[in-house]
Amino acid sequence: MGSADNHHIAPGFRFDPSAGGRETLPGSWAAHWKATPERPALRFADGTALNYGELEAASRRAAGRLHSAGLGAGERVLFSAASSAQGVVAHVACLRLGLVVIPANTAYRQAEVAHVVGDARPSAAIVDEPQRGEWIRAAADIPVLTPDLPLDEAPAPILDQSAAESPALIGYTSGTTGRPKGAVLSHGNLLSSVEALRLAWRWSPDDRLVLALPLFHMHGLGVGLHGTLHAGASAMILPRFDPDEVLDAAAAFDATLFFGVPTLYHRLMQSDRVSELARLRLCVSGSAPLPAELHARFEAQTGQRIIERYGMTETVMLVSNPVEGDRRPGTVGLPLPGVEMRLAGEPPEIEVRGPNVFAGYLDRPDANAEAFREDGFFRTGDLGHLDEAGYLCIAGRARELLISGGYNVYPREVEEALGEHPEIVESAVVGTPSEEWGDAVTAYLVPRPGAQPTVAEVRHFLGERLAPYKHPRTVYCVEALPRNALGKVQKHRLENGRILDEEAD
Ligand code: MCA
Ligand code: AMP
Repeated sequence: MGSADNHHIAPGFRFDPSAGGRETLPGSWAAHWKATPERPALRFADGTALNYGELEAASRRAAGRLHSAGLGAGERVLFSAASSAQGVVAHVACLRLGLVVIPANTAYRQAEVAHVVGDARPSAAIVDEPQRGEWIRAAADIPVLTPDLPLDEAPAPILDQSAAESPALIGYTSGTTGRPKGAVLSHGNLLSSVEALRLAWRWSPDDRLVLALPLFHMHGLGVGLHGTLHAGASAMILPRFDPDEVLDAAAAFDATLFFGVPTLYHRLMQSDRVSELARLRLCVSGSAPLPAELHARFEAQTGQRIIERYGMTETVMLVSNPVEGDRRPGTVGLPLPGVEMRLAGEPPEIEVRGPNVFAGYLDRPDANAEAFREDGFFRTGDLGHLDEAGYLCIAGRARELLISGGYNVYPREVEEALGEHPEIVESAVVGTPSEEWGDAVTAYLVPRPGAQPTVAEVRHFLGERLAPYKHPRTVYCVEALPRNALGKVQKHRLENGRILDEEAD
């Protein structure tokens, strides 16, 4: 499995991670701003529309304001807000100034926010909700701004000066310890990945994307927003996912592209309007496994053969089914241009290397030593094998990770929070297969004698500690957790509220 950058690329095209010497995302965007200022860039649910020239001007003004607040290249800005025109302009301004953006889920609770602030030490934060602002101020004495950046107007310094190696984004993602680590992505990493997608998905300036994914994770931000602006294309950005709103936007905007996690496709399939998606050029799914059966039902209703692809916060996008050629349900496809992939060890773990792969976690030499092989390959923690056509199938995970609705949930983090509950002695958190969520978070609890915590009580207790999507949807009380001779909890024996016999292994 070499760097194989041929199967995705149309004849006459060539992959260059610097995208023709543009080196950084703002470098690439600036070329479009200059060449086609009149072309539509972004539209928002509130009716705001920005063409490329307007995005350049608005982000320049926003960069001037950030600069007037004393923020300069290399400093970090935490960003946690629902999708809006002002938020996108602020994000673009940050990258143009050389600020390093730290996206944070708006569902995070105080302790989760405080961890990111303490770990990444941002110089400022941009949030759209006063309570989150208070949590940030409680964790660090930094300016907390709203996305409209209410700061003094000032001329922007020279923009778009970052180098390919300069950090652009720090994406927080948990390890097995449940303590999220900051994956530092450079401008070069972000650019090379969207350049690979531009070529592989034939993303052209004529494409119009409906983007209903949050912009505080890599799928919506690093693929949807950055990819649109890099291709010189346009996007309709919605602040939330609602099937009717997506279908209305697709019609009004004459959309050609839709990106979703499997939960979105599952929900679209519940709509009797789903066949309207037949008009699109490409529907792409990722962030969690897309069941082959959902793939087939979606095709039957819409005629669309969803392109499933695979990526990670640490690497942006890695592998995709091809636009031209066989799209194989149940597989994530073939390595994207520039990505070297190999399967190593037993069971085989997916390892990757390439211009899109991050250089390491922030201030975590131990985690980095574990995550990278000596020859630079990054261990994804995902297990895989190739099918008979050489397409990658994700077979499971080497690390304990559940994916609910496209969001990662680390059982250990939930178990640690449950451990603080006065009536719970210990717990084991597992995923129950769910058509809607993929993994539905499920907790087996060993209560104190006489106690019988309900799911409502448990969720209420977790309410101040963990983002709601990490909360168990079901809890079961058991007398003891099943353990092996070494005392390790045997989670595979926990099923349907029961403890399976050991022979069932
Ligand atoms: C919301 N809820 C969830 C989830 N989302 N529960 C479990 N899992 C979830 N993902 C809960 C809320 O806490 C709430 O619970 C109830 O559902 C309704 O909340 P609401 O906000 O209305 O939910 P929603 O708007 O319907 O959200 C569902 C969603 C959302 C649209 C599927 O989760 C979503 O946007 N997911 C996409 C995530 C994503 O972008 N992942 C990419 C990561 P209660 O009623 O109890 O209060 S990047 C990545 O993975 C890599 C790079 C890659 O390969 O892409
Ligand atoms: P995140 O840390 O949020 O970036 O999530 C990355 C993880 O999502 C990967 O390591 C995979 O486990 C999972 N993932 C992403 N895309 C897919 C996919 N198409 N199929 C299965 N798992 C996926």
